[in-house]
Amino acid sequence: MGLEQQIKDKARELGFDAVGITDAAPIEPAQVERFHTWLDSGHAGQMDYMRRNVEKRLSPGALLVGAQSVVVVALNYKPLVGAGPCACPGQPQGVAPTGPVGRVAQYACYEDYHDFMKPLLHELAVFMRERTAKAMRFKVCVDSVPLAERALALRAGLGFIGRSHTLIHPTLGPQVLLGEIVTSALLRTDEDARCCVSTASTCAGCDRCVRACPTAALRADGRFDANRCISYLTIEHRGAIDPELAARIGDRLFGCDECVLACPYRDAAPSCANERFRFYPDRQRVHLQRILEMAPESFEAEFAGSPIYRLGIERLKRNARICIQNLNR
Ligand code: B12
Ligand code: SF4
Ligand code: SF4
Repeated sequence: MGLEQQIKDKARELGFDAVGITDAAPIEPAQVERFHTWLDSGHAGQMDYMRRNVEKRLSPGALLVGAQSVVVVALNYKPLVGAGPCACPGQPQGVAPTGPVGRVAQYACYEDYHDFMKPLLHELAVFMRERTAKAMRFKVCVDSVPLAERALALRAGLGFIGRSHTLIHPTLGPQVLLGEIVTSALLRTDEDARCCVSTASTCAGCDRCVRACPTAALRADGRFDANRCISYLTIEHRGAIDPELAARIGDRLFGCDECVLACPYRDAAPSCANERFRFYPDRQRVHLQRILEMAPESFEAEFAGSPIYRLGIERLKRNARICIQNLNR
């Protein structure tokens, strides 16, 4: 069996749902242009980290000296239908919360995917090193490393990029989380898979995500304005939120799923079958008054190890106040 197949089998054994391989060349010029247009239009909002390390982000070779290949993995996070009762933290399971509740984006109802995926990718990289050369260099990336993950996943044949701007795997749909190993090992790439995916799956005839977006962050002209995106506003934005946009946040306490939930590729996708990737049903709906009254120690006890923890208690309270205001309208 070839090395590439061994890597793919190992990735699946570790619990990843899809894996593809691409080279470490810079991302395609059309996408570099897309990225710069996005930054220059001010569509990155306060995400200053997107303006730093741009060369690395657009070129794996700049991220790791001597990089030759990138192994890209996808982890399915579509929750099982009816994945547990909607309760709220601190209440016994199955007891419906009283008072207003806020919704949490589905990826954030799992344990923090960064912490989950990184050790597995590290294990995969060690497996690769044992089968290539002791001197094999690598860098494990999940979200926070400056690397254009969707553009690389596209090139590795994992799917296509939809109007929602998400990478959509033809069978797993848009609810996949991405991770990479940038490596000095020279591997055979999945160019062929890429061609199959991009011709077989498209958004043709559909604009459900654009219509579902509550704030028109997904613009009719195909561009994406993060300043208007509820995911950005509730997770990344610091300080007060423009009242016009705050009103559209509705009861979304953390993140937003409307564009991915609307996607027909999601309807057809299987649910996450990885039992080691822990899902917390209680976090789907959170009791808002309780958040407002929460002491820092309780916040830590309840949300450590969750993506929500990265937000901090003050911004979570800001979001809870907005949700309550909207629910009282
Ligand atoms: C900044 C960021 C955000 C920002 C900005 C989102 C954005 N669309 O740019 C905010 C906070 C809003 C956000 C929200 C979400 N995010 Co986010 N985010 C990122 C991050 C860190 C960088 C993304 C980026 O480079 N943006 C800049 C713009 C210009 O890039 P882009 O839209 O991805 O477009 C690139 C390519 O896709 C390509 N491209 C764009 N359009 C087209 C069209 C065609 C036809 C082609 C060929 C190519 C192409 O060109 C661009 C240049 O690389 C990545 C992790 C990473 N390191 O890459 C995660 C990431 C993109 N996020 C992720 C997730 C899960 C989400 C949310 C679903 C979370 C949620 N439920 O709240 C939402 C989805 C919102 C949305 N519709 O995009 C996943 C996406 C997985 C996937 N299947 O696509 C990533 C990859 C994290 C991960 N490791 O899994 N996110
Ligand atoms: S995450 Fe929500 S607000 Fe952001 S683009 Fe998708 S639907 Fe629009
Ligand atoms: S909802 Fe429709 S237009 Fe949007 S990404 Fe999915 S298939 Fe494409």
